Amino acid sequence: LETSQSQTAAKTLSYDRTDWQRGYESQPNESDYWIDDIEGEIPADLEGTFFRNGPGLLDINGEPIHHPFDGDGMVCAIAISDGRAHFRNRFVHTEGYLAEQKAGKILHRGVFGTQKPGGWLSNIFDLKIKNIANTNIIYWGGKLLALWEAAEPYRLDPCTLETIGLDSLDGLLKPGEPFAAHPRIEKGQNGAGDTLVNFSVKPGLSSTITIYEFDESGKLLHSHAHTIPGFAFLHDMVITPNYCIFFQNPVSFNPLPFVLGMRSAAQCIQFSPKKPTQAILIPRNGTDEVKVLETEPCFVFHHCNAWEEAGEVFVDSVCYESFPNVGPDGDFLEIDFDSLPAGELWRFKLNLSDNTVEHKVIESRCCEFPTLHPNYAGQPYRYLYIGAANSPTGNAPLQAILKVDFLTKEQQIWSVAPRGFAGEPVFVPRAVSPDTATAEDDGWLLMLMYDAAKHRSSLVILDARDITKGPVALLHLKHHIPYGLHGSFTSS
Ligand code: 3ON
Ligand code: FE
Repeated sequence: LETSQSQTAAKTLSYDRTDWQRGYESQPNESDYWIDDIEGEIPADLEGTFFRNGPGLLDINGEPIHHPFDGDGMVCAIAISDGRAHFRNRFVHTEGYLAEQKAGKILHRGVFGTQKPGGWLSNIFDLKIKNIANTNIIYWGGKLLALWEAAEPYRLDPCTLETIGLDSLDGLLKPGEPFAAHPRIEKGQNGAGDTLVNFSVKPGLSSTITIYEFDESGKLLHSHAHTIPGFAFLHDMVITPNYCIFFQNPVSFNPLPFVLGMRSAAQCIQFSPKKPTQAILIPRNGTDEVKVLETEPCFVFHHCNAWEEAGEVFVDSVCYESFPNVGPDGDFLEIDFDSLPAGELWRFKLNLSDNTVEHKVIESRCCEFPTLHPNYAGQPYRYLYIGAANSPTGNAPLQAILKVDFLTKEQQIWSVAPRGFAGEPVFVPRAVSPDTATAEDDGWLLMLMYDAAKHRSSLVILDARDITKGPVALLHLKHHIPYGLHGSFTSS
């Protein structure tokens, strides 16, 4: 009886755990070559460089780190021109990376659970954090910047990916000051240049959010700081023409186990399911009053987009039921996907006249890493692209790309299951002359995927108009790249 019960209970998974785990092997090698193993054809009018950041090392000289978010930043650059593609990857030579590689052992505590060897006694009172520059990579104002939200960016050479050093953004950031890993770009209207909007958070008993806006040359247009009550963990933000919008997750922070060397900082974050989630709207003019609206408790890392419509603000986000942390003792490679909440796509409607919030679940399939056509950031939009699980229910690794059409409610899905694993898709609009009208989905989706069958990664190029056709080109690398975080595309 027991066997038959467990057999009925056993779900058929779309992936094999050992396959998934191998995508988290370190990639210590740095390479530099023309990609010659290509299926299909690189679109002739796709020109530019796809940059992507993420943890390159999941161990330091054989000693595993506790969580991938603690892994040293490694940047990949795939430069595409005239139908050819060149691959390069380099580690960000942060102070911590260089010191640990030289010592051959873990010298720093990580935010997500990595501890120095020797138990709590070796970690007690060590409150230094290692800037690992692993979360995002942007090319802005002539600088290539590797971002990590708890410290200053590292600047890299965009051609060689060599590390130039910590970058204070022309003296804007004092040593050690944070700069978030989730800037948003507002497209300039009527020939005006684009604006980059980013933020920084200094958490504490009360937390300070600073907003920064930069013009295309990287010059600071303005900045303004706001103090909000309580500890804030704000990974991402969305913008509209008038607001920067944050979701203050209902969490509390008890730093004692961190100070005593027993847990890392993120392991001291406690989800409080009885507290509401707060939507914080900071006016971009820096002078109008900050608005705070309350909604259902949930946890958000990433927002998709936001826009304003007649006194209401809409926000699309990837929502978790609670904070999906791994416990202090667990090995992330052995995580029980079923016991962790899955990210779902939610749409929030914030009513600014009566301060109420309504929300609905747009898509309950497990998903992460949303993207859209860059011209629609902060504006009403029709199409969203997002990494997704192969199965419509349950928490699972990303193995597919989902395209959602908000107008027709149609969905397209392209899956690489059972042996492939997906990363963040990046939308690249088809380059056209400025006066040519194009559809919102006229462009490509670029994504690094891991293929466990060959233990290698490939750059996938999908035609965003119809992703079900499968890739227009698959550029196979000679090796694997560990699952990563965020990237960007620059045509300059
Ligand atoms: O004590 C505070 C708490 C805290 C957590 C202060 C603090 C600023 C030091 C801090 C630090 C936060 C940091 C450094 C956050 C870094 C986050 C990071 C590197 C990545 C987050 C990724 C999020 C998601 C949702 C990734 C999804 C990945 C997959 C679906 C797998 O492929
Ligand atoms: Fe992120």
